[in-house]
Amino acid sequence: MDLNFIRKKMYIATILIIIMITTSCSNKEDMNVFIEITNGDQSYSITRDSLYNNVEAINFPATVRSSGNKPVETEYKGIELSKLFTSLDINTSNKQKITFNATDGYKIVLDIEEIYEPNNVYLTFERDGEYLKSKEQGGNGPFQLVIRHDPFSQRWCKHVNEIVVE
Ligand SMILES: Nc1nc2c(c(=O)[nH]1)N[C@H]1C(S)=C(S)[C@@H](COP(=O)(O)O)O[C@H]1N2
Ligand SMILES: [Mo]
Repeated sequence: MDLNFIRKKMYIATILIIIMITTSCSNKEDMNVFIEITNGDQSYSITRDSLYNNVEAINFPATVRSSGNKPVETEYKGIELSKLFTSLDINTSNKQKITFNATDGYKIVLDIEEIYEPNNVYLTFERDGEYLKSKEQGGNGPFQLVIRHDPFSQRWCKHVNEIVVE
């Protein structure tokens, strides 16, 4: 076998290995995107795909107020939190509050009753037909809490990665 042929083969093998490594890394990253829900001594890991594919997810209009910008009319897609809890068999009786923690250290606390107000508290993952981007990618996601009855958006927790019921 001449040297050139071996070189070519090694070159192709190297490219293939790089492709395999990069695709497996990006798959891993996708699989690592999830929300941890804790309710007393029970905990649940909700994957990104299970939210994206959730049959309870709906579209709804929302006015986004971001600092330094005029209000913008948008459409969000997400799951009403009470419906997500029902589908997971999460029972919140005797619980008082629910805390949403974000990857940037931000957190908001709601009275547990608020999540049972119809059409109010949603865990969203899409805005105007596009999946919400992470903070690193310059977005409000990958998951954002949207409280439809709140005219101001202080409690619209961006980058939610942990929900604690207590
Ligand atoms: N994770 C996270 N969510 C957050 C915030 C934040 O700093 N971190 N800021 C809140 C505030 S004060 C507002 S007004 C809205 C919009 O924030 P923005 O102006 O940075 O878009 O997001 C809310 N949610
Ligand atoms: Mo704000």
